[in-house]
Amino acid sequence: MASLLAKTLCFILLLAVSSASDPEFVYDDVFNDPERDALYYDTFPEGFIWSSATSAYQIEGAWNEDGKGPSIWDTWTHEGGNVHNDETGDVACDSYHKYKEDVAMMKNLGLKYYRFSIAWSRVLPNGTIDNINELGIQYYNNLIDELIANGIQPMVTLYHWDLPQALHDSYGGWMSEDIVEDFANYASLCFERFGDRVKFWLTFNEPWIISLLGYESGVFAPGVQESGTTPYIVTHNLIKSHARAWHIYDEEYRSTQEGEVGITLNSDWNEPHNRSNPDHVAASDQAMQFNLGWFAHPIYKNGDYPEIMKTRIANISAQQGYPKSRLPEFTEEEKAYIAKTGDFFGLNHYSSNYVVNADSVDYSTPPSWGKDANIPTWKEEEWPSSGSDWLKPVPWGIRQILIWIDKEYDGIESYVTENGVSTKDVFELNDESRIKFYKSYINEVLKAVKIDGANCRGYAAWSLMDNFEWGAGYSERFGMHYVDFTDDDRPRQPKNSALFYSSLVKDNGYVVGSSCVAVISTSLLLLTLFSSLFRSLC
Ligand code: PNW
Repeated sequence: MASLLAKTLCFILLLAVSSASDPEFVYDDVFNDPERDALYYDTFPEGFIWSSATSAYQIEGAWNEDGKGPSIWDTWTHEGGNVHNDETGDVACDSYHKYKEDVAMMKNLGLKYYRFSIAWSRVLPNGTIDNINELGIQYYNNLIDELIANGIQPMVTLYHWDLPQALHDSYGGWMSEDIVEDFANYASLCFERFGDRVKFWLTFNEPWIISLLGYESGVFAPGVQESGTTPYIVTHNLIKSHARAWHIYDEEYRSTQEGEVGITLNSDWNEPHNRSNPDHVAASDQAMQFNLGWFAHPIYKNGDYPEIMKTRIANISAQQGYPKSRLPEFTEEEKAYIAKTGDFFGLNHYSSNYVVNADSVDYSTPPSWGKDANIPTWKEEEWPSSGSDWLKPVPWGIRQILIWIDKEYDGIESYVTENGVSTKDVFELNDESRIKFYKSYINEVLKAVKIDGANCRGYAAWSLMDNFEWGAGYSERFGMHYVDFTDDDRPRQPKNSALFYSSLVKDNGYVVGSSCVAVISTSLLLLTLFSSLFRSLC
């Protein structure tokens, strides 16, 4: 009898061990390579920063209250014809009035950080420092104080796309170098008024989108369509503005406030279609340089654009008959001023592509960033879909992009400042697809940190709640909380993804073999039952 008992015990333990070592996949029909896709059980380093993210225009509403000036997004949405169903951010989630509720939601999730943005024209209605709107300042003071009272640290973006309309009207906004001075004054005001409590600053959110969607394709505000020239000028001015803000912080505020200033860049990961083909590997690197390197190379490396951008754009410009390269140049003095002006790297990442090398260069006019970059990329049909055309979940991509950043920028401290997925506009609290997204993507961040040694220190989920999704209006929902936009009160309800995220945050990762623990405890229970049965029989 005793040997039977021992055998049973061995069998049950074997079962437990084998079930624990079976690879577990989140998207088991598509991403099921045991080496690459198996769920990895471990926790993040102590102090890893868990956050959720939003931006002013997408959530605040109160577009013309308490002295706020109009931004280019107010103008763009009010003009009509630019956004799905002509929807606007006039009310959005009404966070201007409901910020305390927002903070309570974060507290419920157990978050210790919150990434939000300041609306420039709420604090400076004309964009310039000669007219400060104290009521606007008060709003952000209230929000920051409420966060801190609830044990949540602010991470603040200075510019998430809502340029004061007055600056666009007076000199063309980012198209003019005049903006550098106005941005510097705005940044300095924010450091001065909020920097006693804000220790993480991001100058810009996704300058790639600002330049290309705002000034090349013109599908985002201010809707300028000047392909192949203006986006490079806009980027030039954005980089100069970033560097100015960093230097102001460094010289005037850092010693007393002890914070950090970075920038948030967005990019898909571009995976070489065949890693053993050097051309595909080079194409991947070229794609990354045109996306991230365009901004990150000057800021985190040497104050200048990547070599590959400089040579390609000069050459293509010449072929197109331009007297000089469409890519502007920084002076030596400017390079020295711009180099190394990022204390940390913010990454917004959503999806990935396969890339191969192009067969030939397209020298036709009009010029464009796309022709200059000239990288054929695609997403596989079989990859999962989401509520947005451009977003197909590819979890392993975030691991690769974090490794690339770590290597390219010498182990820079990095933060995932946005990552998340959309669903279509339907009422849904059981958002399984979002749970799968977070479970798989955050697991790949964990692999990048623990297995590959990437210096990634934090993660912000986009988004805390459903909000105004730019050109898509309210037709795509990215939130962990459902917001009813048909109700004047804009009630919020947690989705299941909020519960999932809060338990992941609580565990600081993936608790080792929770299923294995369950099997072992069941076995022990059975064993106790067997042995008492055995004893009573004897
Ligand atoms: C980011 N694309 O934007 C922004 O920072 C957020 O404001 C936005 O809500 C979020 O991602 C979700 O879209 C993007 O077309 C907008 O590739 C468009 C694209 C990528 C990012």
